[in-house]
Amino acid sequence: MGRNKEKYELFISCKLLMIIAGVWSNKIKFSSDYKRKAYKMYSIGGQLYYISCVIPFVIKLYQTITMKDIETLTATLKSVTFITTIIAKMSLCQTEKITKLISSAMEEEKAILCREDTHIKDIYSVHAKYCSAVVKVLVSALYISGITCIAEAFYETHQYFQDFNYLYAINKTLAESLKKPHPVQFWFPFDKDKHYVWAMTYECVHIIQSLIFNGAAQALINTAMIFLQAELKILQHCLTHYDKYYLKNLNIGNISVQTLKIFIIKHQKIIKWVEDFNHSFQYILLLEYSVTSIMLATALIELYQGDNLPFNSLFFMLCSMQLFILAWNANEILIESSSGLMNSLYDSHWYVEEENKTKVLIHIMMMRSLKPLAISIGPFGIMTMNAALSRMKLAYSVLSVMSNTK
Ligand SMILES: *[C@@H]1O[C@H](CO)[C@@H](O)[C@H](O)[C@H]1NC(C)=O
Ligand SMILES: *[C@@H]1O[C@H](CO)[C@@H](O)[C@H](O)[C@H]1NC(C)=O
Ligand SMILES: *[C@@H]1O[C@H](CO)[C@@H](O)[C@H](O)[C@H]1NC(C)=O
Ligand SMILES: CC(=O)N[C@H]1CO[C@H](CO)[C@@H](O)[C@@H]1O
Repeated sequence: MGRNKEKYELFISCKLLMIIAGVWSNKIKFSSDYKRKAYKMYSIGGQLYYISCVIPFVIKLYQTITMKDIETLTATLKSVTFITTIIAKMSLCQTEKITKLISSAMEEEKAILCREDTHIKDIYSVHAKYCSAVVKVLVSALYISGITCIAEAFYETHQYFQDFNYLYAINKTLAESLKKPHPVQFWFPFDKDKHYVWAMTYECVHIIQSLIFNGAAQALINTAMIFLQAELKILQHCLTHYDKYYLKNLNIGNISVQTLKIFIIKHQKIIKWVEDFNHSFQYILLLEYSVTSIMLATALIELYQGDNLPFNSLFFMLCSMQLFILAWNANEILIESSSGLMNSLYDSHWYVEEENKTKVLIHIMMMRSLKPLAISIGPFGIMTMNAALSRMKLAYSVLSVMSNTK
């Protein structure tokens, strides 16, 4: 039974990824106090280590600007924006609001899994499976592109040493003037070509940490949205069959009115959740959305120029996939909360209802669902599939402008 129940849990993969990243601030069961402290140390240490990389980046940025090294500048700027989003996401995952949102969602999940109702459980399990697939696809794409980046760096290093050995025999000064490849443009307090192994280790650890943090944040955003979808779907099912959900042992008032009141409270709770989500994730979504547009455009331009083909094509696919999955899930909430809810209300047996009060309640709920629950992306309006498509068009326009001016 225990194993069977796990299949239905929506938050399980998100929780695992967040615990690995050390950004899980809800309760975790530890067998001892010692382990709890160890985890806390791991969490704080990992994050501080990651955040400390901002300093070498800023120095590097300053250096490239003063040296007017345009080629390194774009690469550095790209990394700086990327790191800024990751740090912002990382800190946001641990704010009190999000922590509360997650814990109330997980309580709700427990309540759903304890219910006898197989219909509701089925709806929830379908969403749980969908969520697990989404997280798996996103995270594996992320890890594959990160690993490609590292593998490419090692391949370039291998090439460098081959070239170096070949040239060294012919012309010593020419061989020493060769630049050593670095996957990430960092500033180091030491000569990074002299202590090459140290520099490479730091750079690779940095890439792996970025992957872990980014994966956890992506999983959290998408899981939260799929949870809201599942809740909306369950509410729709309950509303369509509200006459089957009449509360037993009810002596006070009219039974249909009382039942509908409970569903209205449920609806308000979901609205509150979406509002909280909207409020807390708005800026992350804005950042994600604008950074993804820049990344899409730069990756497309680099692809066009034929740079770093394997990494850039994977990166381009990853960025567009992230954007579309995000937009799709936000779009689903928008549709399910408006026309979906409206249809489910209309499909119920409202027309056989004797009581006027029941009809009034259904009418009021229909009125509320005229206003969809839209997730905002700051000044860019709301997150829909059209918003994602417009980013792709923008990336393509940038590419065509760039290729024409050459
Ligand atoms: C090595 O290459 C440098 C730069 O191309 C050149 O100035 C130098 O004369 C070369 N030395 C030898 C020994 O060929
Ligand atoms: C989300 O936030 C935006 C801006 O703050 C607001 O206009 C919109 O109504 C919010 N959406 C929901 C569902 O609360
Ligand atoms: C319901 O409303 C209609 C029209 O306003 C009215 O004629 C009817 O008597 C009401 N029924 C009850 C049970 O109040
Ligand atoms: C079944 C039931 O309780 N019906 C009551 C619903 O409310 C109206 C008026 O408020 C009563 O007249 C019904 O008896």
